[in-house]
Amino acid sequence: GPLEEMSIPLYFGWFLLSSVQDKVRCTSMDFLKTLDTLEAFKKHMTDFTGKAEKEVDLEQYFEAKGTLHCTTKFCNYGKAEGAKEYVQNPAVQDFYGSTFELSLSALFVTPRTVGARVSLTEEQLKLWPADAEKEAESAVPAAASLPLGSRAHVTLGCAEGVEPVQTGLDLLQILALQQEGQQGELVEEMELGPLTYYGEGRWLLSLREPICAPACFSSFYK
Ligand code: 2AM
Repeated sequence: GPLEEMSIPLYFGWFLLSSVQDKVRCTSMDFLKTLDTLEAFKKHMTDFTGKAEKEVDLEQYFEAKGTLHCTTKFCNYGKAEGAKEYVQNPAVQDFYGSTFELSLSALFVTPRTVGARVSLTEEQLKLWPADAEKEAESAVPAAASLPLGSRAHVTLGCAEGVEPVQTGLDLLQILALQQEGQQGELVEEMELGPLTYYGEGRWLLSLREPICAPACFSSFYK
């Protein structure tokens, strides 16, 4: 296949087509703008500022990080564990360059990151590394017991000094709480769906109508 002669990339993933990138960025900005004005958010503002009186402008708080994508495998040019095996996976070879429809099913915000949860189909899970969740175990102990694909997300922004790898860990943390039976606090029904607070600055907006995002399975080299 075409990948055989290629050197191993920084990462593989689904790259959102440019038309839907704009839509997702707008939806995310609108969400942050609205969240910022909610009394419930202001009540928990210290999660973000550390200080009682200080205000936070969420639109400024997060920095966007390049082109929107859902990482499947971080390979670090072959240095990451399992990188070579991933490249040899027949599904990776077969689907390279194909377009998929990703379903963005929720938006989440923490003091570190803002992201969109991606709900993968059976076919898309063929491109998902079997140990993606388990790899996060040192950061999120319950991660390994979550269903395959739980970590799938699109990073929409990171707070200053935070690396994008954190977004998937923040998502896993919220899903782990849900799995433990913590319902969170239903704060309100927003236009896009119910908004839930999970403590420590963790907010989840479940999208009543998931965003369908066409995306190309490909790789990235810096
Ligand atoms: P992201 O998938 O949350 O956005 C380049 O750094 C890309 O690879 C980013 O998209 C980043 O995070 C992802 N990434 C970086 N290190 C990673 C790791 N150790 N595990 C999984 N994904 C990683």
